[in-house]
Amino acid sequence: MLNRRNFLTAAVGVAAAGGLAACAKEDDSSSTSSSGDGGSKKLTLGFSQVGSESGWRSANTDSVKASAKEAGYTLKFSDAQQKQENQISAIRSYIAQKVDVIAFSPVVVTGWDAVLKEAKTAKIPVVLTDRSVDTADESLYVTLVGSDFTDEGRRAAKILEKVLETAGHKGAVKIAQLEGTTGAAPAIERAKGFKEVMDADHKDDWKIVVSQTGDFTRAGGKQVMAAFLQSNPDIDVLFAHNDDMGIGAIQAIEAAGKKPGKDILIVTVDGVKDGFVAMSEGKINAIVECNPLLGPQLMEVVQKVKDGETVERWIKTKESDFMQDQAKDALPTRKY
Ligand code: GYE
Repeated sequence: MLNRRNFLTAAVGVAAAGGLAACAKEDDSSSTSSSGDGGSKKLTLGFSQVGSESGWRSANTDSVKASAKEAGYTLKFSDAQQKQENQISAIRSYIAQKVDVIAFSPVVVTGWDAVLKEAKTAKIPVVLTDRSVDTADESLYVTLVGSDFTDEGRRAAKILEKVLETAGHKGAVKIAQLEGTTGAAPAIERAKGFKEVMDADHKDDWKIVVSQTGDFTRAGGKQVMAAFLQSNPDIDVLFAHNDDMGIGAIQAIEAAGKKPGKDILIVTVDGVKDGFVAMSEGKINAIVECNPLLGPQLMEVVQKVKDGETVERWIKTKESDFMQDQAKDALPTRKY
């Protein structure tokens, strides 16, 4: 049976930051657009990316770069390699370069107020993209273009109900959770949403027996899952906060002589191509989609912000959930 449900999730504003950060990679890409001749000046966007930790991130980076080019903006792009200090240096550099708008995807939620105040003082608007920040001062960013991660956690728990039913699993459910980067919005909120449903509807039968970060990477997922299997060889379910950690965990499960998708049921988040491949091979049971193709929306918002137009505080994205029996049909249509 096809079990497909559509959900509206949120996409939030993005802000880019650019600049040379200690060990961050930066590139400048100028695009073609009218400038000079009394015409409109090219918009310069500084964008500080989290890193290149996952398939989701690569797709997001490609989307941002392609959309900036398409929009005719000058993009100053910097990869922070999952380090907050690199993002802060990048943002400072974008401020020094007097870019028109800064967009960034914050690696963690806390610790941004000082640098965001510097941007505000310099009158450079900041748009958040993908991930949010935790700040008491709402004036420090204009909008967020990104997903509703708490809802993704809830959706993961709801789809797990279906996975258990399809597998004919009855009784107690021992769950292992592979968390994303500690302190990152998607890690905090996916765990929260999942727990919410678990506490409300499965207090007596579901239990998270182990939960640890795998930093959103395959290597992290593999290593942490191997340790989970040592301490808890009787795990029934793995909830991984992204496909890449799930794929790493699959390797650890196979190395331990177990069958992923059968002996251990697996639910992941993202829906990147490799996740769909693993699902079509029967190794992942369900995927909660999180759309990385935020570039076009981001460029639109950036232009509006530059033009002084009012934008929504949170711009949300449409996403779906997929069960294993949909994987083969969906695979050729996946765009990332
Ligand atoms: O799920 C994960 C990536 O912030 C939504 O970051 C993003 C997450 C995504 O590393 O694969």
